[in-house]
Amino acid sequence: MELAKGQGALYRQRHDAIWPDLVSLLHEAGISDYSIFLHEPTDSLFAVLTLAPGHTMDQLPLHPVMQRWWQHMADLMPPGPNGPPAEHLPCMFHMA
Ligand code: RM4
Repeated sequence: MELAKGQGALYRQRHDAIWPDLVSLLHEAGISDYSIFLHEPTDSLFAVLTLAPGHTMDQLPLHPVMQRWWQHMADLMPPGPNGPPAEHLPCMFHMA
């Protein structure tokens, strides 16, 4: 995902105050161990998370709480048609 230039401090502040109903929604969708890292030179955000078998992550963009959160974040991450534009990065190495 892409962050508005130099907005790391505010991005962190918003996530430090993440809404409990959004956390519940993400857990209910089968998401856990969710971390987001910032590469400061490029303002790129990298998310790493665990998905449970049968997860429903693909349906999150339709949920009103998710949509409200993306609206809340829109000044830092301009939304596309399905939330903040996020690219899928191919995995280059994994060790269990
Ligand atoms: C991110 C982005 C993601 C959301 C997390 C909680 O900034 O909005 O879509 O899953 O916050």
